[in-house]
Amino acid sequence: MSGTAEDLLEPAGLTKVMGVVNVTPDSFSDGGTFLDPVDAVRAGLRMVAQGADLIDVGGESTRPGASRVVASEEMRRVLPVVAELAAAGVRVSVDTSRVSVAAAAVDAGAVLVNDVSGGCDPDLLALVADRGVHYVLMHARGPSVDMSSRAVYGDVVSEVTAELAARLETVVAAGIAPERVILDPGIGFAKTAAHNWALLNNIDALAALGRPLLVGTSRKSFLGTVLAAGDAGARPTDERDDATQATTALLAAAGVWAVRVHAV
Ligand code: PMM
Repeated sequence: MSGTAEDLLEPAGLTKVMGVVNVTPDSFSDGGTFLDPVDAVRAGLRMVAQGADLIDVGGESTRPGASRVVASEEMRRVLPVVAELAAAGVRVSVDTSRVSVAAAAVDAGAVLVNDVSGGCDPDLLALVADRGVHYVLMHARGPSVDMSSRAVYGDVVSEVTAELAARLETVVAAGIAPERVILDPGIGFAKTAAHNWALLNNIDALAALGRPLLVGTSRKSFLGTVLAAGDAGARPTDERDDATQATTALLAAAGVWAVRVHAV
């Protein structure tokens, strides 16, 4: 068991671990591994046994350049996994920016909506407000398919902080209780490697917004690039866990609420 929904955001305590289960053919790290719901549920339960506090289930890849899947396919992928993990007492988060998928996932037992769109859809915000679930507001600048073209900042730390603060105002105005909102800098979303490092080095600026922080560095390409110094090319995703652990440990030491990882 991984606890109740209500104690999820209790202050104090150790940084929480969010385990990632992508039920997709094409996610950059675990794509294709958990397409069978039986494998996905098994993976989620294994992560909980290893210490995960919650499991993030996603049915649509958000890697740079990824195109969208239709809602019915996204639901077909995530709902059985959400339902079975929730029935086993696991705290489940649904990684989606679609209101129909979020609604069905909450019906199936999800206690948190992880919205990687950055709060773009008023209907999704209304649903989260109405259902009283937790909400991850991640910094992004539009859809994954062309997000690298928007990785342009003068001062990435102050701009991401200001953009997240403005989005936080919007989601609260839409009726989501501020105490249910978790902020995320969106590492790799419309950001270059240099932008990611700047945000990680200045995580206090985001913490000053007064909400718990979730950060996902796990296996992302900026880690593959830094590990490759002197090598022929960037390290593949399955060789990035040491760097993930290092960044994750530093984030925990900095007091973030949770880290989002593939290897719990
Ligand atoms: N990164 C990915 C997907 N969803 N959600 C949040 N809140 N934060 C992230 O950094 C994040 C996310 C990237 O894809 P992956 O699922 O393959 O790791």
